[in-house]
Amino acid sequence: MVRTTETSTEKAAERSADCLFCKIVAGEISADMVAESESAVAFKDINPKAPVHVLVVPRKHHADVSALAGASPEALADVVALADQVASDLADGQYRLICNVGPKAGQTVFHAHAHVLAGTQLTGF
Ligand code: IU
Repeated sequence: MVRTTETSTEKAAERSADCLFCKIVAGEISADMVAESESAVAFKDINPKAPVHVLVVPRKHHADVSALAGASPEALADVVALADQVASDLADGQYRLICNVGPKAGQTVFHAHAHVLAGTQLTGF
């Protein structure tokens, strides 16, 4: 099927009230921004677990990466591309990319995001 217009799901995903990351994307709450693209932004995690710990967040609201993948694989690819760029800009291009989906996985902020961890020898899993 050829998609010529934005779906209602995508329209609904523009922004979610009271979402912390939506407010960061909109500039209503400050964050230490390190990179941005047309569809995603990257900022430092306030509780870093590695010398480089950056969150890459799609501009549009989706509750988690599973929802993002279903609604817009292109936007998910943009998140990964921006994460790769951040790891090259702030470290040596070697990194771990983590996406927590759901509370059982440790997700605490319900706006899709990827953690970029880099800048040291990462251990454990
Ligand atoms: P999680 O995958 O949902 O657990 O990751 C959420 C991350 O958001 C976590 O690492 C927090 O430290 C981070 N974070 C932040 O960077 N700024 C904030 O204001 C808040 C959480 I609240």
